[in-house]
Amino acid sequence: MSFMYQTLIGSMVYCLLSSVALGKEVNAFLDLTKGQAPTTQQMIKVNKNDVVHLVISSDEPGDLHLHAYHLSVHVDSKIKSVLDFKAFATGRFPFEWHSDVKHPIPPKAHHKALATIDVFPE
Ligand SMILES: [Cu+2]
Repeated sequence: MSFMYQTLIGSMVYCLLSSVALGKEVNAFLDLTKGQAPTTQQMIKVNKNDVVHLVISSDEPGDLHLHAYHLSVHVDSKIKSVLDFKAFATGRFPFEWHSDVKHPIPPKAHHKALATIDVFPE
């Protein structure tokens, strides 16, 4: 997906959502290595009604979940995926990673929080 196309989609989503309630657009990134995000990316902070533009990359294929918002996005290795959503509910919510790759580690670790998003009241 080209940058222009992503920007266009992002703008369209933003216009659509901002007509309902005003919030700023927040860019966030998750660059995953074996389902882990760098420390600097593990805490995303936004305000209620912000529109989050999350760009995800990963060295292995899998699915990123934000269960609290009923969101899921598939990520292919070496291709960036984008998740655009409006932060409509306040609280601290975990992002979870479900790897397509079977690692020789306990099953529990296949479904774990790699980052959290804090949505503060406006
Ligand atoms: Cu999940």
